[in-house]
Amino acid sequence: VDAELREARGIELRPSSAAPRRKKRPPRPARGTADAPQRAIHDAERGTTLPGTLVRSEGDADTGDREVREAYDGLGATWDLWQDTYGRNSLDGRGLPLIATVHFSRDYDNAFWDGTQMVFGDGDGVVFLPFTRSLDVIGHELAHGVTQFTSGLNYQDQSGALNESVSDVFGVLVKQRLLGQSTDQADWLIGADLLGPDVKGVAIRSMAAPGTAYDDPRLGRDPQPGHMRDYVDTQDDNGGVHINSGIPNKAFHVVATTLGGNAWEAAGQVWFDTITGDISADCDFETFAALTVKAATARHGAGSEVVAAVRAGWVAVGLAD
Ligand code: ASN
Ligand code: ZN
Repeated sequence: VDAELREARGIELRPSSAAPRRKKRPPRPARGTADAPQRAIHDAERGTTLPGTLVRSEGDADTGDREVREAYDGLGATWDLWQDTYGRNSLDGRGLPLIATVHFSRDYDNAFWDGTQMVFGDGDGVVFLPFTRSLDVIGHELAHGVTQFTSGLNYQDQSGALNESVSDVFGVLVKQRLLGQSTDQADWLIGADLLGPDVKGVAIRSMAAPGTAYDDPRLGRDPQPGHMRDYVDTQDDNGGVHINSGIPNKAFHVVATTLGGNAWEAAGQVWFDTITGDISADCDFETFAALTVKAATARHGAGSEVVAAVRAGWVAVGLAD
């Protein structure tokens, strides 16, 4: 009887527990300012749900967890490079909060940017150690975010290899800048700190000498070319985005070492101007090379040392003569 009455009056009959529930959105961290980032580190506790449990927010003290600390500090050093060197406030230029998850899954041998946040595996403990170990890897993943908000380079074939290379370039620059290393002091290695102790190799990639980073029974041989004559035509890895990135990586290394000094200054600025300038998502190697010459010319003039160094970089890898 009561139910009939309620229905007649148009009153909701479903008990409140069955009422459609609004999905609760996690509180969005505040935007960072030009003075400071807004970091949020989460712990997936070896599961795969993202972002996991929030364990350290901006300004919070160390939690005692090594990977949480490495992620927090690495995000900070990366934010510093973009802000202090290039005047870019976070990945989107508008103070986007930097969100990361550590301890993702079990024996997870990778780190990635998922379009919204960074994710770091702990590695299997034999071939790979936790991916937060290498600052350049943290810088690499965050640079994918910058690329997403700027050039939007398609993650396939040459534009994909450029996307990868841009991440390696700014990844090593984060490390070099934090350590205060000039071009001749730097190791130009990506992931040197996350290979297991008995792996036959020095890193996962070498920008100075692509193809020489490792030669190990479990990992195989580093497949990266450092010159267009060795370009790898493959369907794997989105057309070899992590392979052919060796070519533009080597070009950047030659540009930076030709100039000497600090790579994040003149050389890094040319690359920054290129990716934040007029560039299309399907940019190929040759077009990218021409855009870096244009960027160097705009900042330093056609007859400058910087333009000559940029040209020399592309000549060295067979993309200019
Ligand atoms: N670590 C890799 C990267 O950032 C992840 C991937 O490509 N799936 O390039
Ligand atoms: Zn990448």
